[in-house]
Amino acid sequence: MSNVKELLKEKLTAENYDRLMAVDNPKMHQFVADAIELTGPASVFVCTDSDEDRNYIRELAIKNGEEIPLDVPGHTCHFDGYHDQARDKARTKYLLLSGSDLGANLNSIEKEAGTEEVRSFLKNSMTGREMLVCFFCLGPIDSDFSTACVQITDSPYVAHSETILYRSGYEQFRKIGSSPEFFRFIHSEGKLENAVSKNIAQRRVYIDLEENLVYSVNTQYGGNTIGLKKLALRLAINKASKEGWLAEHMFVLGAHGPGGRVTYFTGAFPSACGKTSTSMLPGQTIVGDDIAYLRKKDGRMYGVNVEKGIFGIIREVNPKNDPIIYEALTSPYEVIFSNVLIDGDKKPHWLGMGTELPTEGTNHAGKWHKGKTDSDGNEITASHKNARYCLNIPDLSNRDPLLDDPNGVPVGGVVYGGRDSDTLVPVEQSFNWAEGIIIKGASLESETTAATLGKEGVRTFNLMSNLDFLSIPLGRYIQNNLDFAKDIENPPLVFSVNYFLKDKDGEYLNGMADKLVWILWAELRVNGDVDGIETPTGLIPKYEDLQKLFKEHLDAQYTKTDYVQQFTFRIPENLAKLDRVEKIYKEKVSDTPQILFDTFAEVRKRLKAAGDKYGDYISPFDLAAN
Ligand code: SPV
Ligand code: MN
Repeated sequence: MSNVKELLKEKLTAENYDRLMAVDNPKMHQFVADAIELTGPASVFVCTDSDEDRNYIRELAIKNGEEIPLDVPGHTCHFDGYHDQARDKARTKYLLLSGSDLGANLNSIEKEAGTEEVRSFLKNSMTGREMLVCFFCLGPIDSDFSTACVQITDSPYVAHSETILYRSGYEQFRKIGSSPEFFRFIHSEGKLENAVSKNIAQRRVYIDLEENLVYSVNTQYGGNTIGLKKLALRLAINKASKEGWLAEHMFVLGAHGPGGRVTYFTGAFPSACGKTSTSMLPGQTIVGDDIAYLRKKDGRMYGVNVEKGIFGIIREVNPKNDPIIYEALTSPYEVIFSNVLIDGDKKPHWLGMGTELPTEGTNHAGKWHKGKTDSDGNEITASHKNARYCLNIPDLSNRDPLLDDPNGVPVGGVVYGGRDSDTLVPVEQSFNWAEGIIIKGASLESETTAATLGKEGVRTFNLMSNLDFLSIPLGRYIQNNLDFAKDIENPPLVFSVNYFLKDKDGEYLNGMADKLVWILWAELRVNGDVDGIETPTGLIPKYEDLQKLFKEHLDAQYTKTDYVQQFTFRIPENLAKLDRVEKIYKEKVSDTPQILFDTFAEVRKRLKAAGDKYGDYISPFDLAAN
């Protein structure tokens, strides 16, 4: 170990060396020393929890051109490269020892070859730059949920984003002493051209599950680089599987019921399918919008947001759809905008912001004017569809008071949602936990969006909205979810929601605001305040209950025609969905639990029986009359 200390002493200033040594963790010291040897930075900055250090990083991002100050104090804009605008699923891989197997659905590479490849891209990648060593804590501080993390990066933009999104963890790291149990991330943006990563063909995100270590190189887009976000989620799913808890792609929301009652929901939706806007529903309180850890205590399920900020999609954020976020984005809080359009007055603009867009400015493609096309002849939109904002949840007026509670919040309901134009009704409760996990979570399908590279609008299987981040075989993951409720006395109720149902002419059957009613109905169900109507797959709301909720919360007349259109149960589509999903489990998932197939068979029987009795399309009034 002495050579590690010698190397650190040689490469770090006395102040930075002392900061590192104050965290008495040899494994962390080794990690930093190895990173220095590998990437060859000009200097090293060790960030503590102080405001001064956070400001230093923020200023550095502006100084190196990765962020541009905007007109409002505290606001900056960052651009990712034109071809670096979303998560790169194809080049994100698990480093696997030969002989081990995660199943056909997870992307992996042989560990030795993959490590060598990614380290070759990291070799001397920080030449002439400052290495930032940052400490964070996933989950509230001093909690069973707390996970210490160290992030090494040469991108002050990445480090700055993390200071907004995560609780600082220098002191937490000191508390874990010499424990080897922490997550490690090393990122380099590689060679830059106009402040964006140049060698995109050599973009790599490689994940070492045995070492709780992730490498990321030649990319800047947050989903590929912000270690604590989707890279940590992959490590956490693996760790949770070994330790008996769950790491999920879920919001955590406080739903406010009658008489001041608050019922907490977690909700899993694929990216860009309404997860953030559900966590921000008017009149409710937000704990988190993206990643939840779930644990059990005294026979109850508790959840935390492992983050404290939002890296949200900015498209369609406007005063009507998202008044609270819009307010935060136009107030002098700390906000990083990414891949929006900047005008000559340094004001940000984005698609769907509710005002007319300028016809020229600067965006992710450089100087932009309306009608500009890229080298493939495609028109470049004013802002990218996956353009984002990064802000602090404590800056939001609807933050939940339990955001930082070390116990987490008790979970009353779990919601699964996807972008589904033709199958599922807007909201339905499962009959029980196991059926919810199997028929709602493990059968989730959604049409693809701009949040990942590739074609949009393709119906894709995405169990629990977590498929992109799974680091264990799918069957084991489903079994873990099933088992999780075993020693819980009253497991949370499980719901599906669908905000994207269309009629035969392709028109949406619901308005954006309606999701509030579905969640508040779920809140009433969790508390036993209303009854439901039985369908072959669960329980749907009664007309009168929805009518009341629409009136009370949206001041809207909810008509019987709306109800019938939205809640008509579609037998052929539901059967087709079961067939599609079952085929995947039969052909592609070798460890599918038998109970999944048994449940599919049972539900298929119910669907057929209902179809025989009522026909293919069943009005909810007919089901209610039963
Ligand atoms: C998502 O795509 O699910 C996000 C943003 O939350 S990313 O950081 O890209 O994962
Ligand atoms: Mn997400």
